[in-house]
Amino acid sequence: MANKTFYITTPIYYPSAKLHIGHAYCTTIADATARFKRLAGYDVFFLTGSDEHGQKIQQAAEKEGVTPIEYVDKIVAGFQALWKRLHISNDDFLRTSEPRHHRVVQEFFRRAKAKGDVYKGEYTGLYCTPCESYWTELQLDENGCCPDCHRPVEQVSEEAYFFKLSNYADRLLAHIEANPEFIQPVSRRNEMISFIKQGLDDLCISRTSFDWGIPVPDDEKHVIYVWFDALTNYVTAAGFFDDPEKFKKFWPADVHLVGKEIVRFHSIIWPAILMSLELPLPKQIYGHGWLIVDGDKMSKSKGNVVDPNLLIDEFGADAIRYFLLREIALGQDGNFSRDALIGRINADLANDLGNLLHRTLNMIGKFQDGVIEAATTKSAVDEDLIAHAGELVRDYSDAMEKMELSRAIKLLWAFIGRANKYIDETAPWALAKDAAKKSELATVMYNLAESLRVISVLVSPFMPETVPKIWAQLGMAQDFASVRLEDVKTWGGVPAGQHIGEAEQLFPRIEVEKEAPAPKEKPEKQKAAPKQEKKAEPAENGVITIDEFKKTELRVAEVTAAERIPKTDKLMKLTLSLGDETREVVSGIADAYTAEELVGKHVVLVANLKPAKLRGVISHGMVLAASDGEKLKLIETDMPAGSVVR
Ligand code: ME8
Repeated sequence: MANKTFYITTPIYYPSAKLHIGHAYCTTIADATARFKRLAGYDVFFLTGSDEHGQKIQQAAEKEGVTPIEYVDKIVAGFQALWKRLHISNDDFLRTSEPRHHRVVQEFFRRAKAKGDVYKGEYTGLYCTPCESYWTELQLDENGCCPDCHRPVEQVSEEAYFFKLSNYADRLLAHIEANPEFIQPVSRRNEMISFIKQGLDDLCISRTSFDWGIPVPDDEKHVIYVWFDALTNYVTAAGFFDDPEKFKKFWPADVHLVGKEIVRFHSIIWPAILMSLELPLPKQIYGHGWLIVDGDKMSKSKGNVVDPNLLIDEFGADAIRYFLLREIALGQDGNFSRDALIGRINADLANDLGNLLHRTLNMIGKFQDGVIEAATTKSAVDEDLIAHAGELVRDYSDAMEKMELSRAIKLLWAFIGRANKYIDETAPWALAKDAAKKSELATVMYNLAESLRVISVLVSPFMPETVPKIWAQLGMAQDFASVRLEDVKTWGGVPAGQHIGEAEQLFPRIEVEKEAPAPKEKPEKQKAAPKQEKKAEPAENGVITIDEFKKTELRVAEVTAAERIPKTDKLMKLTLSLGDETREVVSGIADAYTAEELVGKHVVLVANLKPAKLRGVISHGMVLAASDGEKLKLIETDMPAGSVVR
């Protein structure tokens, strides 16, 4: 039976600088999507690679006193090692310096020329060497420099080949307008439409001022422009020359996933070249946003480049993958910060997922000698859990098909929250004390193990290193590589009578070194004014703007558990549910409330407060309370957990 196919690509990266977490972001999105498609039964071809030609590389190699190929070999080996560490499951890695690629680029050039779309002319322009881009006078920045890197441009005049891009403006526009999915997200699509409507100039596609590139056929003093060369990689790897069967199977590509600044090359130049060659166009160009570091764009000059290898050393590949995919909605810019990463690891991985696994295995070990017994009863709570799992598989698949990875993860974590709540609702420790409740206990344990099976399968596109560990702890005999999405469409895949494996902590909590400010128990007694954040706007008589206020994320949270922190007067550890996630927060309210009084309350949480350690417990936010100097009362609401407070 012929499978459905799926061909996804990342950009091919320049080996001019070290890869940073922004590159890892793009590749991880593509990887998670490819893994999901394999899980869903598609025959997947996932491509990444390196874009090795051009003047910049030639100059960098000269500076080091090595040949360009020696220069790139070393850097590209580093790319490949990083992708391996990050569990990137690419099916091919294309290097533009490979002979298989040269043949295709030259053939593309020949065919476009034979079609009458390539002509020789004289190019005079303002060229930015580091960016390998020509600019017009109007495009330069206020200092007359490159609008991208702000370095000086030089006037270049040379004989060159041109591609008749202008010939294709109307057809391109018609294609984009007739195919709403072709450029995503919609904001990029609109940008491209207005760009084309301003008119397209022909594109200079050769250079003579350096030779590290693919020679123009029959005119070898020219090398082919890097973008003409680079874009063609997508068909080389699909087997354009070497494997016509494969090419038929995978071309046109389903998605070219690219950063937003290179959508223009992919949705205008690339389709025009393909039209010239009468080849089908890719089905979609998806422009993702940028990863910003602590509020600032990452760049070498700012010294804020985050090295993914160091992060993997410290936190492990899966935690990084999870953070990147969960934190940023595809298409938008997103912030990377160490604090936010640690917050996610502690709250989502150690707490929500780690605890569910740990509690479940612990109870199966303790109450059932490590055997997952068959479920023979069914209460309303059991039914609710099972129904939630069914909805999850459906909604998650829908989100993943649309590449809404962050939404899929949120759905999955809502189910993890549901399963944790199921433990509290069914109270297995009480069932275990009552011999007459043996069957109910077995059902609860079975349902928890089965929930973890479903979670493992659905989490596997995001955290491929962790999943086999959960699988082994559940004692599953099935080879995880053979698992498919179909396997979680019905409840009951854990074989009854199965022995669990050895329990192992998946994500140890990360201790945050910075001590937190003391909880605000009695604000009127605070003597010293709080220190001002360095960057904060000076407050006028304590007045803040609405924008400053809006930085505070206030959410309704339900207290699901509370316990006093030993050897403290007032501190209470609260477990809070925000609907789709669980948090632990430390609050100085123990002399105003007992633990029993707190459970079930809907309180207001400052949700985007930096995590802080209080008496050894990491607090992920702060709950709001009112005080008249004597009494202290939590701010309560009857709105559902997760609601936004504005
Ligand atoms: O553009 N956040 O290569 P490249 C997210 N060789 N993505 C980022 C990022 C960040 N902070 N910084 C960079 C090229 N990227 C060409 C591609 S394809 C035929 C040729 C992304 O190494 C960027 O948006 O400069 C782009 O998609 C990718 O990294 C490659 O960048």
